[in-house]
Amino acid sequence: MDEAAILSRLGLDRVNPGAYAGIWYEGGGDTEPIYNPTTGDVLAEITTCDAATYDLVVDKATEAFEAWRATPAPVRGEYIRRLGQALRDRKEDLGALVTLETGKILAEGTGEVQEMIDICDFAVGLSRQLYGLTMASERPRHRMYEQWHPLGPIGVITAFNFPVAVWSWNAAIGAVCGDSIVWKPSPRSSLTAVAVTAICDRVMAGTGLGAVFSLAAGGTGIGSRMAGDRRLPLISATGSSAMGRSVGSKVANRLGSSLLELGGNNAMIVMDDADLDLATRAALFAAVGTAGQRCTTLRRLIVHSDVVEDMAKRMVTAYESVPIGDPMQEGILMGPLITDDAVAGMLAAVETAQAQGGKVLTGGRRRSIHGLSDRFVEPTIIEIGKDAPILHTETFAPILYLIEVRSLAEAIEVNNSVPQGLSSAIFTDSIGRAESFLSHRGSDCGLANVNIGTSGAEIGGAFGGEKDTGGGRESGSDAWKAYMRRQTTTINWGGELPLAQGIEFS
Ligand code: UN1
Repeated sequence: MDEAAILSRLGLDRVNPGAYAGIWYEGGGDTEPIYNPTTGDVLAEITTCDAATYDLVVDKATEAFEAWRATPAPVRGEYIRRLGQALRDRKEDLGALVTLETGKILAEGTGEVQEMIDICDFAVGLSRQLYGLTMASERPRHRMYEQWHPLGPIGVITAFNFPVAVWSWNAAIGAVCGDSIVWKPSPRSSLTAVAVTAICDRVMAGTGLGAVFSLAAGGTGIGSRMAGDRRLPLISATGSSAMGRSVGSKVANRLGSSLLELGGNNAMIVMDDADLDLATRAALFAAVGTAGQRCTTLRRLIVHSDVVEDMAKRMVTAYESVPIGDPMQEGILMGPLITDDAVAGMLAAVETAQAQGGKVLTGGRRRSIHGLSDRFVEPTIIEIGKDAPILHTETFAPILYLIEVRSLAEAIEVNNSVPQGLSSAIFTDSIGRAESFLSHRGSDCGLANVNIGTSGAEIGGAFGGEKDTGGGRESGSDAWKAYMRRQTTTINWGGELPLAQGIEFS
């Protein structure tokens, strides 16, 4: 595929403005290169926002919010329907750009765009279903109900690994809820953000509402400004737990709301009655997909002692047949890591694990591929004891720790023993074991699957996790409630003034 042609069809230039609020702004900040991790070459450049441009963007997004919230929700939904259609029309090119910018394989790049299309479809239906409850009042001739109002311009901070899908969960849902969106993409993957914002610009053309989907590219300086900015009542942020702590505490300090989707350290339990073929296939996709750079990536495989040898053998065979290389090429299942630092981080983790008694069953090294960058690694399995301290940290790379356990109770204990709580899975044919894993004493994670891996969630469910994962919920189910303010209303339609709790005051 011709890289220049893809960029040009998506309206990208050699240097691209990183600020948009109804019109494009130069940004005023430094011009930063965006690299293709596969080749190590610069794809294009982007001008980031300085403080003044950031302020202007938020002002414009605030103005747009005033008009947008007055637009009926189903009409807002109609714009999202058009956005979904525009994404369908651009799916191949945008998916390819995701691959060029992140190094995930093309099937996953276009899958990410499909995830955007799916959430747009969901949001269109939701635009007619922003339901509030009606309560029975304890007082005669009184009516009580709740209604949901738009919240304001909201800040959305996204990570490199899902550069556009996670924005769309927030933007499509937030927009039908009546919010305008200020997007700070990851500095490592901002070109997709420019391309998506250009698509939004076309969808909103002629309405004067372009700034509903605003863009403020930049580094942690911009993220920190957003966190402290009282004009943004909600900050939705995706990234590491360290980033979430810093953003979350700054937002909390001004009593704003935050929706945090942070680190995962996801485990899959394989019981002795599991279908091992199914479990192997699921573990392979969950651990090696996106080169181990999803927040839902499988990092710990907890296996019953009766099947651990068999499972280890199957996994090693599967790992050693993973085609590694240019993610644009058909048949390749694993591309590069995002940066040199990510590779160094992975190699350091392998060393640490070995120092803690871990035994590398396969992988553990850099993989050199002729003509490509040196960001390729071998997918790695490390057999390790359940008490190794390294099991508590998330290394954003394809390392899978294999942990042997003797019972379901021990497996659940290991599953829950880490600080993070995003995704989890069990493979078993026993309904009792599955339900036990799903019970209140089972997995402590936001996502708990049976006979499905830890990654690749559908948009229809609420997505997010507990503990160091941050507690936020995005995407489907009733996650939309985070993007609106709830108003409880009591109406007295009688001529008396009875007080609640039977209080007499006369
Ligand atoms: C992320 O890695 O931040 O469940 C999101 C999944 C994808 C989303 C991952 N639907 O793996």
